[in-house]
Amino acid sequence: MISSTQLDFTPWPAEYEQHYRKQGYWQDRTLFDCLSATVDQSPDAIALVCHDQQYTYQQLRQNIVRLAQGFASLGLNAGDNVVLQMANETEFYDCFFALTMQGIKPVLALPAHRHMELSYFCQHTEAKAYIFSDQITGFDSQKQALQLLATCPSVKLAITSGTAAHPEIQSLDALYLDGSDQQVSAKHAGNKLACTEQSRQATDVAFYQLSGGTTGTPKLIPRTHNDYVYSVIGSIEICRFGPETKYLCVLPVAHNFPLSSPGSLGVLFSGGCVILGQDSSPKAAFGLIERYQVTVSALVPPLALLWMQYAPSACEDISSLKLVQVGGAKFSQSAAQQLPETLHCQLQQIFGMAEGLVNYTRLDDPLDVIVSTQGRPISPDDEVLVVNEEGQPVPAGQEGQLLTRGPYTIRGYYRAAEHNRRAFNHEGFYSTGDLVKLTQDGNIIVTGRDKDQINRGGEKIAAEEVENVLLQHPDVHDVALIAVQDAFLGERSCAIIVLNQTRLDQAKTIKPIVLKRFLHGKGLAEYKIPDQIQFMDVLPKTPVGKINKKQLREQFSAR
Ligand code: OOB
Repeated sequence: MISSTQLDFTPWPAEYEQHYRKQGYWQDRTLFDCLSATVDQSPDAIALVCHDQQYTYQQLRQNIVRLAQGFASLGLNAGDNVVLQMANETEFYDCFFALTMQGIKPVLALPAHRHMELSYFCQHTEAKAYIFSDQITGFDSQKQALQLLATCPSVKLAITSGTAAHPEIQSLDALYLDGSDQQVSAKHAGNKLACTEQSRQATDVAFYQLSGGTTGTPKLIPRTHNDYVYSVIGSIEICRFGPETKYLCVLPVAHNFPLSSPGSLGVLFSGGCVILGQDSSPKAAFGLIERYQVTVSALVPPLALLWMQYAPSACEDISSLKLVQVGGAKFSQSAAQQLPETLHCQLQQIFGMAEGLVNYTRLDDPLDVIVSTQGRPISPDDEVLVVNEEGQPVPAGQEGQLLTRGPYTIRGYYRAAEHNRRAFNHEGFYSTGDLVKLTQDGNIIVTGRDKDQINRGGEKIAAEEVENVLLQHPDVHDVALIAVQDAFLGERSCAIIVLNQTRLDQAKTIKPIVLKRFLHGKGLAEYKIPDQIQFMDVLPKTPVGKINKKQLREQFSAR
């Protein structure tokens, strides 16, 4: 019999755990332990900058510990799940550490998520609380919170980082409870801290990342302290982050790339400074780079293109910038070639996934490797297999599907037994759905995708999820969501729709905007709303009767 904890988290087999520990990858330190080590080392250094405010490491830890007590006072306990949806603001880190240090597991929702995604996360994890930001533009988050309280029975608490405008909603500000600073230092003198009495195990799940997804429902990725800490520490070494690092974070803070590759956690674990930007446009970002002498930032390809377009005429001085990391989607070789001379800094390509595996081009790689590949894994124990359709390894230089297993790649999604049987093979390898080639020297080149997903400039859309919502419209008989090429985004989404015959007369007049509004009305995140809607009388099928998306992609990309 499978117990519910087994469904929540698939552990690594004991011999792997042993090996990862023996190799020093898993150090049995929690996320908070790692942050605390930096605080002890450089309490007065600036850890975070946001909206003209700065926080030292010491202040950050104080805030975290105070907030942890506040969460405890609300009855949030180890083992509880919560949904955390924050903008790029310091409260994200206060919450992230205050929760994970107590064994309360946040689902790291993105600012773009709306009722459809948020209510699913709450229901699927039986979340006790929804902790959210007021800083998400174009979105009444308090109204959203009331809706979640009303529709998700498990959600008992709604907590905002802004000012609560309804009696049902609490304000995070009021939860920073006083009087705990001494206890913090006491803990690090070897004593117990009141709010972490049931001291967390580093082998425990710390939080849930979200999968880009390929199925009708989003998948949650349980990340343990041990595996995540290792991915961050390994990344710090590769990217040479240290106390002098000034990292501008303009991508959503909770996404795996800016959080851990090495991201803001990499900065906080190595004594540098995180500058939080709410506006990723080049003008705003360049202003922050100049003002705070930023040395490194992480971008998705469309944003890198925007920065490159702006740079030649920019009046801001961005000469402090040493490194720009680009990842999340394929960066074209020609853009990669131009980036160093346009932004006058080094480029690093990153090919990673929230499920684990992260690849980097190395800082001292020859330029052609940096420009034409997506790098190689963090760990010597990241196992990377490139296989053909029969599951047989293919030689270097040949395209195949990427499978991976390693010290920070999950062995199973949260409560998704059936999907896990497809996504992981019997040896525990995760099937990434990416098509890649390996070069002779072990670098990975991403060549395509064998998963029903659209990568819209780094934002991932599971086709089936959007198709299912469109099918709820009475005029829609059949639908296929496909990726079409886009010069800026790389890919944009196109929904091909077959209208319902019985309602055809009426439906003939249906406009794409009506369907887009319908999707909005259902509470689907904006980036999942199709960029384009096309109509067909019938969708082409493969010999086994599945929708022939390959044919559709060719047909609509040619247009
Ligand atoms: C990152 O994570 P996710 O989970 O949002 O998306 C993972 C997927 C990969 O499986 C691949 O399909 C695609 O995004 N991807 C890339 C890429 N980086 C990610 N495809 C082509 N070239 C690249 N450089 O996107 C992520 C997580 C950690 C670090 C960086 C990115």
